[in-house]
Amino acid sequence: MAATDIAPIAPELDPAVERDHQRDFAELADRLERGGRDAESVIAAVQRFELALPSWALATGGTRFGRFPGAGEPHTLRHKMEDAALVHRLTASAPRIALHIPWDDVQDIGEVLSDARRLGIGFDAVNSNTFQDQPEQPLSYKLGSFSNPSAAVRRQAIEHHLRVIEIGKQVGSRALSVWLADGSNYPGQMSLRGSFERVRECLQEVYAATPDDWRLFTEHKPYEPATYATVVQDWGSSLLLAQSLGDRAQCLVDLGHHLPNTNIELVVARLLGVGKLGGFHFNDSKYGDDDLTAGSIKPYMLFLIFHELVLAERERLPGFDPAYMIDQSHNLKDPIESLLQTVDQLQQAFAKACLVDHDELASHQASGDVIMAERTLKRAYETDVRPLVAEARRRRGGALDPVLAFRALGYRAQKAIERPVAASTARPTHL
Ligand code: RM4
Ligand code: MN
Ligand code: MN
Repeated sequence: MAATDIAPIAPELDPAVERDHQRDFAELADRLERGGRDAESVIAAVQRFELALPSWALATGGTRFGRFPGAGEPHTLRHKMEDAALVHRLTASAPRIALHIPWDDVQDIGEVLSDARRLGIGFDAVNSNTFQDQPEQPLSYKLGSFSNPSAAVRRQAIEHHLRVIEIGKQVGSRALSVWLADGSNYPGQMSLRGSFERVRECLQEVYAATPDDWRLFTEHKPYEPATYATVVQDWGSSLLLAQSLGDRAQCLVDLGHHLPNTNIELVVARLLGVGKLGGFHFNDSKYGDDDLTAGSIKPYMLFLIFHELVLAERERLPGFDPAYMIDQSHNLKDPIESLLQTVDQLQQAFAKACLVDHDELASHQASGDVIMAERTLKRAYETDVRPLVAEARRRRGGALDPVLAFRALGYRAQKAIERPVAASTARPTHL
């Protein structure tokens, strides 16, 4: 991991903090050993777990009612890359940033690449945007992009995707994520079958333009902004698209893109079963596409999702190579702090899933012992793994407590001086 130009992580050097941590970790390792679990193998797994940071989540988000930016937030892609590099430095597990085009200004690719090298970060999936009209864009997406009845609008949307792919190639991306806002707000507004067919045809052309070693992710979302009928509204529609496009097309599961009470781990299991689970946009939600910090509302569900992923890895399921990405809107929290908290939450959920005794679970399932099967999962879930994930980070040069370490750096105050207020490129409304 390349160093950034910031000071060392001061509180981590406090011998008392370090001593307390070592005691907590030793106790946990001992307890796990007594239960037949090995702390070291879980640490190794957590250290292999990598996430991509969304460039659009590094600045303050907003709702359609308002936006309340904070001092020192990023205004340019360079700023966002600096912030992303710091999140990586403190967590030791977020080495890539995902670009959103055209929100991210990548006019000068050479400059973007040299910033990335200097900061020690790479690029993840590129994300297209046909859900807004851009200034100087000839045709409007008001009535859809790929689903639009007008061939000229569809062509414009395809051309946009081709440009996004070109940018992705130049920065070394290996995937294109396509989320479409296409749909209708009123019955009768568009043909339900025709709109889906048009999306499929456009995606075919886009898929054909992606390099052979890329994946294309289709991302569904049940409603908003199309409140009556979204074209790619559920995982079934997303799966139909991915299956008709080809092997390199897979489905993306954004945790906020499900109707209330959907069993998302079951969706994940279904997609895994057919080799079509492409990856995640991690976040959490109470009601809809709330874009809250992962693990803040339904941490048990997050654990159960990771349990499916750990099982898939153990069983070496064909096509299993999930891309772990975050997609959140930080309306109230400092975006960097929220991302640090998110990475920690995901590391914890993953570590807990690694602690499940799979042989024991399988035997309780086989004998139909419902309560013991559930207890096997709960035992892992209820383990306090915080010292373990802290140790995994520490050994890779990250922070024991990333949020406290970030606060101690005084980074935001320093950036408030370096980055005087300007027009921000943050996600403008709640999408
Ligand atoms: C959408 C979806 C996409 C994201 C946009 C900004 O709701 O989650 O993944 O790119 O928001
Ligand atoms: Mn998303
Ligand atoms: Mn979303």
